[in-house]
Amino acid sequence: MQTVPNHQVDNLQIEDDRTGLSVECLKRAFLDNLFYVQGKFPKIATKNDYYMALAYTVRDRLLQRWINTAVIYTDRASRTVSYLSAEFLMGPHLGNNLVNLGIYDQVKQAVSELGLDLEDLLEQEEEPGLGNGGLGRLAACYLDSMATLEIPSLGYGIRYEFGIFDQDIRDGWQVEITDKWLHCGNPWEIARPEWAIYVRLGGHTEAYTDERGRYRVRWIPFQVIKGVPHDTPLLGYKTNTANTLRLWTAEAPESFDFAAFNSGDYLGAVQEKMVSENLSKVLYPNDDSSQGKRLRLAQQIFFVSCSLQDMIRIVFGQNVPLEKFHEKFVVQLNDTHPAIAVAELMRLLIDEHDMGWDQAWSITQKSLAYTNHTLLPEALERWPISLFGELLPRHLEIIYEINYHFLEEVKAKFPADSDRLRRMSLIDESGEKYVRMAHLACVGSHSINGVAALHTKLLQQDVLRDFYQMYPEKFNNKTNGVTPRRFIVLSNPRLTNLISSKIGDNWVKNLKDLKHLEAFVDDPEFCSQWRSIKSAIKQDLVAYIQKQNGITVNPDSIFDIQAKRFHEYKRQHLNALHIITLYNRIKANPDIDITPRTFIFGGKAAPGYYMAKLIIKLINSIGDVVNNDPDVRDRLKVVFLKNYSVKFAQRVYPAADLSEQISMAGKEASGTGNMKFALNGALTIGTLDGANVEIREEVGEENFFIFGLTAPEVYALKARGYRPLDYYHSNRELKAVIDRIASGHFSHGDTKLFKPLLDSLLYRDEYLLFADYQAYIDCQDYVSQVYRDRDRWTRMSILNVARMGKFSSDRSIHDYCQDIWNIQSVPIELGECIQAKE
Ligand code: GLS
Repeated sequence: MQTVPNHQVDNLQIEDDRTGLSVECLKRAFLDNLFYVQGKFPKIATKNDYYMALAYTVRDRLLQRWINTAVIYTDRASRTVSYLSAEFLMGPHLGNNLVNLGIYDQVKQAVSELGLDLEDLLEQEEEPGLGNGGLGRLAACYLDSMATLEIPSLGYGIRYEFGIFDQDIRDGWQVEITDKWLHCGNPWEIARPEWAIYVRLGGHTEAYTDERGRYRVRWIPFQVIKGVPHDTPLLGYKTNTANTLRLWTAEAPESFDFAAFNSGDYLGAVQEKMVSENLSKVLYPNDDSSQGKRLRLAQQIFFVSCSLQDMIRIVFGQNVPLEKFHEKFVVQLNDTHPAIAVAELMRLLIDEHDMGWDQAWSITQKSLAYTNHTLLPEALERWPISLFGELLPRHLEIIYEINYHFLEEVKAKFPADSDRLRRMSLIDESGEKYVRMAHLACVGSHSINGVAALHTKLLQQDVLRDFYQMYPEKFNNKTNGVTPRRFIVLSNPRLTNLISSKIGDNWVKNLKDLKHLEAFVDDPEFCSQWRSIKSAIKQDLVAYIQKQNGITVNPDSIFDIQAKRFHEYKRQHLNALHIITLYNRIKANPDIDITPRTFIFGGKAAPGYYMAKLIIKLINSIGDVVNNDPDVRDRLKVVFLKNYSVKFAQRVYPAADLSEQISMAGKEASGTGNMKFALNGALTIGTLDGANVEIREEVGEENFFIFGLTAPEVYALKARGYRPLDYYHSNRELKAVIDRIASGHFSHGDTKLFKPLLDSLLYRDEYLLFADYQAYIDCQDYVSQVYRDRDRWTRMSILNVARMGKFSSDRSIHDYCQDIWNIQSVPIELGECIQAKE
């Protein structure tokens, strides 16, 4: 191992500029990076140069820990979690790394002594938006917790050149703009072209007999893609563990087709390169739905194959026999996006590494574990057989064989039940044939988990019922969690400091310690500090809204926030119906006493999801009218904050009084925004859906605003025959709200604009807005009443935070480690030879 020298000046030892953590050392390192990496000096340096210089300064400090971690994992061949995910919504790295290194204050001082403002530099970072929403953000929280809990892990995914699109709002409509997160370079990653991996696509297979007389299959692909890993170190909170996020970029195996080039076809020669690079070009911008596009399947096999081959490379590199692959690695499949891993691992073991079917199958099942993240039928991935076979002919053969063995097993357990065989088959043969990826994941994994108690129960009773009956022992629940480092320490320093001043700072690693706050709930001084912090944070958001949207907001109003992807099941339009209800009351009685509210929305809609985009337009249109109607005065404001992202979320959660978690029961698998809001002292108005159920259990029903139908009530109502029109005709306020929209009041008299939305509500209302409307309005009226009692509200807010301990992603990861991964922590000591002098 190389020794990093410490500079000796006479007898005085100076901290190394790449590792030291003192203010003086950080300043020197910062300037060093500005000169020698950015090639700039202060007079001509841009803000981005300063950001880059700081990022490299911080990265140097991570590298010391990263290398130590890698040395120890390699020496000990430590058991490792591979977290396979098509999405990692990491958010900005700089601030988080400062928190986890424990040098936020030193760096703030260092840059300020150089005449710079840390907040300004943090703002500069273009976040890697390599995910759509909750699923990708969960993956990021889990990587943070694995590093913090010192669990050896590798995150594997795709380094999309264009992450989630930027959202602009024009004339109230969402407009998509390509994301440019890489345009100034990415200081956090290191490319590892020496570990490139080749992935085959298309072509055909051939059977042959090998030299030992065995039946074998050879795959002659149409195309080969090269995957180049880009590694980012991920440091745990106040540990020395720095794990790796390894994202693959697609390239052509050779930059040029020299044959074509030599014959003068220069453009043709570059063509293959372009086609190959397409694979990692862009993230599919759909959350909770599947598109069934060829390129998407190609992305999935690309990153899965690269990752599994990489793991095999590591296994060999650490002298672990391949027969022990499952002892070295446990591979968690984040939803069905990487489910092709079942067939790919089989193929690698059998075709490439000469293993027999039974042994390969046993290793595959022992290695893989599957997390389901959705109850929405449209999100359950299936691929037309024709498309699948064209792209992955060998995998299709393997899937047929797995299916054959599997259906034999089903027959043995449930004789004479052909309907069950049809339902459970890996191939859907009801019409055009499809490969069912969730079934493949269930059969090929040793563990199947949902992400909240209710979700897991509904998987067992409904979506995966047959699989639960077949393999009850595989099923388990792992309720989601969020990292308190990013979502309170970094995003809400004021509340963090207040909490730590009372109970110390152990809670950052042991979130359950927040319960000690309960001792202060009757302390008037503490309550008043709590309230003034919330109020100061709201003031900041007021200034932001003024700047961004030009809307003047009353900081004393209830900040009622719904920030999440736009989807009909999440029912942002139910929230809109409430706004119009209040508006109608004011119009009918301009002097009515209404608790002032600011309705804040944030979130993107999938570009092809017309109804979700129309809901965004509706909210903006309501805002235009309500915000400018003199009758309303200061009582209601509607604000749509565009381009919701992790960076933006960190600003919004701390400012919320009320968190809207109002999906139709039985649709939201878990939700994680619900946890982040509550952790920052917002009270929740919500249905009994996803993790809301458990949040309410923890914080106490008196500290949670519950309303609406439960999941069984939803099923029962639908089974009875739901008629939304009946609700419209029998509910005076609801009718007035719908009629107000229909009249063109929010669309400059245009009665057609929102008709598709109104028709879908009046005649279908798949997500039961009308059925839940009255309960929602009553509950909101109660919220308004409670808010007037400021002491009571503050008390509820404190109790919410104090009782959020369960929802740390550390708890989730601890449970995965115990119940699924069977893995222990590996603490990292900074080796003598590369340890910085303190
Ligand atoms: C999701 C679910 O919709 C969320 O309820 C869940 O919290 C999240 C993480 O488990 O996964 N599934 C999905 O496709 N997108 C999500 O956000």
